[in-house]
Amino acid sequence: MPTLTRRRLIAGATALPLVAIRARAAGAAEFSYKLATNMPAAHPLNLRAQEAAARIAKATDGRVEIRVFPSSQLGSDTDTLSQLRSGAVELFTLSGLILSTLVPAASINGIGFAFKDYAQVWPAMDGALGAFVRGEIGKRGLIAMDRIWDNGFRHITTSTKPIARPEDLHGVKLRVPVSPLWTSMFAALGASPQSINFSEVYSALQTHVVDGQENPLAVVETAKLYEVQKYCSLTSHMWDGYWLLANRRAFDRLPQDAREIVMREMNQSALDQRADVAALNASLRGKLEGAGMVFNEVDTAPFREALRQAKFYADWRAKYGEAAWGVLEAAVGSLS
Ligand code: X2X
Repeated sequence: MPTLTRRRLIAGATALPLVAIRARAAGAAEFSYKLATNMPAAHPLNLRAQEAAARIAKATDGRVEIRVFPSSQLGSDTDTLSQLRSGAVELFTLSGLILSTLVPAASINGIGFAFKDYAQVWPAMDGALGAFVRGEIGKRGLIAMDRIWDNGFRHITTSTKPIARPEDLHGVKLRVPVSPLWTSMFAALGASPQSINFSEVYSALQTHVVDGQENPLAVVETAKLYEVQKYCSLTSHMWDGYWLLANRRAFDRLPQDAREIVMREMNQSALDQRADVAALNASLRGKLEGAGMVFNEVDTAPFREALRQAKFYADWRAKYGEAAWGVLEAAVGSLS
């Protein structure tokens, strides 16, 4: 009988020897860490982070538990970055461009039209450019795992009109993430950029606080932005990725072997996630058209010329400094 069984267990529990209680406690995770993301649960960022968490639990015999919190559940990107710094959140995936509010050099991969394609992105981010940025991140009490996760090449969507030439952006109220590089770039193109955290984007578009936004197709799809946007202009104006960041004190609390397991499995999942996002970004156009979005191709040369004339490249070169700019140009060719 259940009642009897329970009573007997409870009675038995009081008599458990200390060693048995200890053994039970060791079965629970010794380290339970939160991993925050701003993406909806269905985005490959969360799916692959979840897989890494499962492999980490297994490889550490349950000592390390990582719980993934999608959709900015723990707070906006700006809030979560503060929580990461204080240690209230131990792990966080954040765009380097947003991280640049703390680590200025981290936005460098987002310079307008710097990267042509993924064949340029991965060697740079897995090579000298990524190493340079991770070094800068390391100076601020955070650790960035070696492999950056993909967000993708960003395109502009609006509820009002297609964007084909820079002039089409003039006066357009465009949501941008909270980051000086984004604001500067769209101001240079003549738009009216408004800094809004991603957690507020859907409602800002729905209520027409802004006319448009810019994001890779995997975000437009998984966050259902197609419900509140009509046009998608394929500008590919920058490549954006997510650093998987750890609070250094929290990470250093892990035993050496667990640290290595976490890094290994997270880096593996980053590679898996890159393949997912590339496949999605290549295949989603048809699906989004089916949902009613209207696409247009864009000649990017006039956009680049507008940035050049607004001294965008010269200004950011001065801000990053010659050494950093040299590392970027070594990967993508001359930008001025
Ligand atoms: O905020 C955005 O637009 C997003 C989801 O792309 C980033 O995390 C930078």
